[in-house]
Amino acid sequence: MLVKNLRTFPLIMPSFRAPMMVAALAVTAIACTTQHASAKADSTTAAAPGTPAAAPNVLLVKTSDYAFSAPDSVQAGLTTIRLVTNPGHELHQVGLIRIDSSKTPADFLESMKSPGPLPKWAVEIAGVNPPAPGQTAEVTTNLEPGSYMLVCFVPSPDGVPHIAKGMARPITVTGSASAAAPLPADVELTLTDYAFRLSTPLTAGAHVVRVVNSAPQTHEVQVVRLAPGKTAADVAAWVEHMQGPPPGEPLSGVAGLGAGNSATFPLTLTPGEYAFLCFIPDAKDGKPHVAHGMMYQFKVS
Ligand SMILES: [Cu+2]
Repeated sequence: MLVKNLRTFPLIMPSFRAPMMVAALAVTAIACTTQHASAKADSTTAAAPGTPAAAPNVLLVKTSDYAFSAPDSVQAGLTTIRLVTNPGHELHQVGLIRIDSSKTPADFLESMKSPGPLPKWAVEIAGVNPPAPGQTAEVTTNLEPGSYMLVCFVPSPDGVPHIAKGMARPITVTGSASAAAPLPADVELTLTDYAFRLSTPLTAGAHVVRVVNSAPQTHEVQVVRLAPGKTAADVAAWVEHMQGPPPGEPLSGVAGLGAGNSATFPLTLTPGEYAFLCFIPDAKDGKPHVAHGMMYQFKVS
């Protein structure tokens, strides 16, 4: 059994599965359908005359409690990581960590037994943060060739992160490096130490959000649709103890985005209050970035 790693700190939310979440699922299912339809529309748009954009590779990752089902390899280049989750299961994310310096998946799993930051040779590229269980979510980013691990740091209700329950899987990115153009996006979200900055306010409807980490540290964005009357701070506080009904429902986002990396994800919003939060443990004090103020609340009308 692996020791709980600081990295795992609260990447929320086993208990987002609580009763309120179940009630929210029906609503989310509708939003999700819309989101997929719009994703198709986007790729159609991208392929319009004058825009010689190649469709991204698709890396399909299915989750269960506690394993990933995924291919053993994927082609380098612009890649859509599509996370498929199961209703009634725990929340899951998929992070892609590149293993450099001739280290192996076994070295990586061994390193996870020690608390503290990830080793320098384990590079957080990007990933998909949890949608509500049963939903599908995706993130598109450029993958360079190399050896990678798919990982889930979300903890179970017993506090043990899924990676310690076996939720890690090696994958090889094959082919040659390419500087693929990113997918077109209508909104840019910049991650800094420790804030979220939107290029333009988000509105109701379908968006493609380009997330750029301009900070020295790794960051993430977890999108949460807030329950009526609840705030981003309520979510941050709730995550510390995970008692009582969760103050919102997870709507995916970009997991562990290393310094200088970027990724896009589709986000369909209906009127309501939302929050962006980052739970990545701080490089200096190990506290989750929300404790350093890395949360952002906004209203969609
Ligand atoms: Cu952060």
